[in-house]
Amino acid sequence: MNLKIAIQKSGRLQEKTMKLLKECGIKLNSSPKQRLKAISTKFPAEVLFLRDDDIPAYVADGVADIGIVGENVYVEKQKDVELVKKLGFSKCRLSLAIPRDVDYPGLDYFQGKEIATTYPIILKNFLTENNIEAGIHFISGSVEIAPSIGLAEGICDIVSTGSTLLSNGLKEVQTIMQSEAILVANKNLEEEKKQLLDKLLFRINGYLKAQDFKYILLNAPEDKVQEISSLIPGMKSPTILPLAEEGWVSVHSVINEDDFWDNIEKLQELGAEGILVVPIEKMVV
Ligand code: PRT
Ligand code: ZN
Repeated sequence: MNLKIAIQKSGRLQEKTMKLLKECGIKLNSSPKQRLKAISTKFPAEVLFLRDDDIPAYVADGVADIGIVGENVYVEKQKDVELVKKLGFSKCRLSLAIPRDVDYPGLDYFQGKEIATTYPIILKNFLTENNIEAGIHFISGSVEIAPSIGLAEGICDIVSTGSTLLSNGLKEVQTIMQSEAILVANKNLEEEKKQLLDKLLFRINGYLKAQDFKYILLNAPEDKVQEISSLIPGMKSPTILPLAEEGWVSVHSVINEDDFWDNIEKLQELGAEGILVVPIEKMVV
């Protein structure tokens, strides 16, 4: 029995999704360019390549068992699927933006105005919650040009770096939601598929955890080992190995990448030398 996984055929989610699957041992016998479907050679899985907009519906209907899609699309489509795991990549936000040279007094700006968007449901809910009555103009692409062609006074669109807004003379005035790639699943998976999903989740967690951590190696004077160890305690405790030079040891540990720069100066003050930081591929704790 194969776990059927729906992923984006091409676009912003594609590459990172394929990498995630590959790192989890799902190696495919063909690429999305060649086919709509590929069989995994190692893990019992079948991958369907689809438009991201269709993924929630296919998972809800059971055509696919699970899917990887942007949280924004999952919320917009309102299909009855379970959000199983946030995957930490393709981060972006859905925001309201208006022409740069227009004063923004707050959300009331949008009262009685027209807003162009590809996300009418999310926008409608946000406006209702905030007691704003505005017209919603649905367009399926190039939302950012709507104000300049007189279609709307504002837009609600995905923002990542902000450069698209900037180059279209717009400014971001309100974030409506944060988004990232997520794993969704059909709510009525049979037992065997649930077990396959658990197996896959275990691997995904091992891969994602490794992204936040680095392996650190350094040389330290023997009499500073205690202090250095307490700075970089690692998973259980650091590995301490003697160096050929007397009075020196090599300390190996694991650190959260966010803590690295905070700790580096302290480690140097304690006499640490030859500090190496290397990526970790998988991490099972
Ligand atoms: O063909 P298909 O329907 O499958 O793909 P698509 O064209 O609908 O989606 P795609 O590939 O553009 O995006 C897929 C998902 O990636 C989205 O649903 C988001 O969850 C996520 N994502 C992350 C983004 C962005 N970053 C992003 N920057 N989706 C779109 N954009 C666009 C945005 O619409 C705007 O035009 O990029 C522009 C803004 O980017 P910045 O960097 O200039 O701010
Ligand atoms: Zn799409």
